[in-house]
Amino acid sequence: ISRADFPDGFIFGTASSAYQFEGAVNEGNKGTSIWDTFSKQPGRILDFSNAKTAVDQYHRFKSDIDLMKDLGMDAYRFSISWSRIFPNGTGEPNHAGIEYYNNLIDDLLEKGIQPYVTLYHWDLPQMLEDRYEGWLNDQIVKDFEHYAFICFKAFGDRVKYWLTFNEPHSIVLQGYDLGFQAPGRCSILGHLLCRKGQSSIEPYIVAHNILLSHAAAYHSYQHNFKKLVAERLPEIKPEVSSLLVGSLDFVGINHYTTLYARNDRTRIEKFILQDASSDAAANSHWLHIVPWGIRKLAKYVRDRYGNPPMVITENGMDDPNKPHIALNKALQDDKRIRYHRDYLSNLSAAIRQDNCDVRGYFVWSLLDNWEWNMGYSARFGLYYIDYRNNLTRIPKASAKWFRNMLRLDSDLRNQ
Ligand code: GCO
Repeated sequence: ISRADFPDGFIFGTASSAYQFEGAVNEGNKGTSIWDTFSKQPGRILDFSNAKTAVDQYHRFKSDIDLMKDLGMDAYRFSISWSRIFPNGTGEPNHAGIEYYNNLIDDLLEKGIQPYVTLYHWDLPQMLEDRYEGWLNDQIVKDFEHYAFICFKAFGDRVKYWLTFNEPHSIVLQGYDLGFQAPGRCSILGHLLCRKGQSSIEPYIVAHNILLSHAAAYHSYQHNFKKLVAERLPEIKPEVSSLLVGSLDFVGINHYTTLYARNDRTRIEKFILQDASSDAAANSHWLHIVPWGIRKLAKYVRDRYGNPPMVITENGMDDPNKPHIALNKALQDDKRIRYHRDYLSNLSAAIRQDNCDVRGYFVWSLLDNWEWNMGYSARFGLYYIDYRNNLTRIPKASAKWFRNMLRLDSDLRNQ
């Protein structure tokens, strides 16, 4: 597989999120986020770690961008930390926060890499949670709107691709329904996250190729959930929902695996709940490497939503971070090469043979990073992070594979 298997202008990139990469949680006047609070609570994080340093991209973004350029990447998807822009969630913008993202964006553009910016990747300012229970309160719509406006004003002259919420489904299910991710509540919500579809929103389409029964159960689970939401929360007013329809410029899709379930509802809901609640199972996504799933998913979106422009905003797999695994073994990540090779082959078929309008593909992720409630126990990177030696970035075999895949053609073309 190579660039030649994709249309001219197809975008290859890597994806990240502020909280999992930046570290520097107390620098640049950044305010506390719900993940700062949550990761301090005993038992919440599998390896008892936190993201105070994460992989220190706050201080190393220039050299990380050099790595992206060296691989031949076209774009970088990152998120803005709301509590860097507004330490208390609202009020006056924090210039140190704006300056950090200006420097990041300017360096990306200087090196010919397009920024794709997610406004919200789970790290809500703690003050909004404390003041009015965050996403459970209508007030958040106004505060998010103001936050988005300030971001568009500060960065919109250079950032042309915006994503609103990363995986609203995850925020609702894992943060507020099951409560095993920040803020660790067990209530329900969902409609507040759906009102602000500025440019794209990444639905949580992990398991698309599922049997009808699974679909039924899944949707019935969703339906029940929606029924519950509808009963307990005000309906989305027609004038609001009309704002949503057709308001997206592209659909961001985070896709990792495909589930296959027997005709068995309890098992299905158990998987969904188990998958969402246990650390071991959280890794189960990547035990099922099902490359044809991405092709079938692209056709599903094509047929169900009128073939909108799609961007695969996350796709990748993790290796366990175990102390007994020798460095040279960890770097020889042949399984990850096969994963991306086969998913990309299927994605190319979806475009070339099925006419799906897929415009880009982002690897999760450039670097090993902090995997939420799994801490540093999962390694997703094309680059290995040596947590015991100054967070040194070491290219895995998959990084070299991508470099050949991405640059060989362009180098050849330039000759
Ligand atoms: C998600 C998030 C990422 C994860 C990645 C690996 O999709 O859950 O966007 O923050 O780290 O998916 O699990």
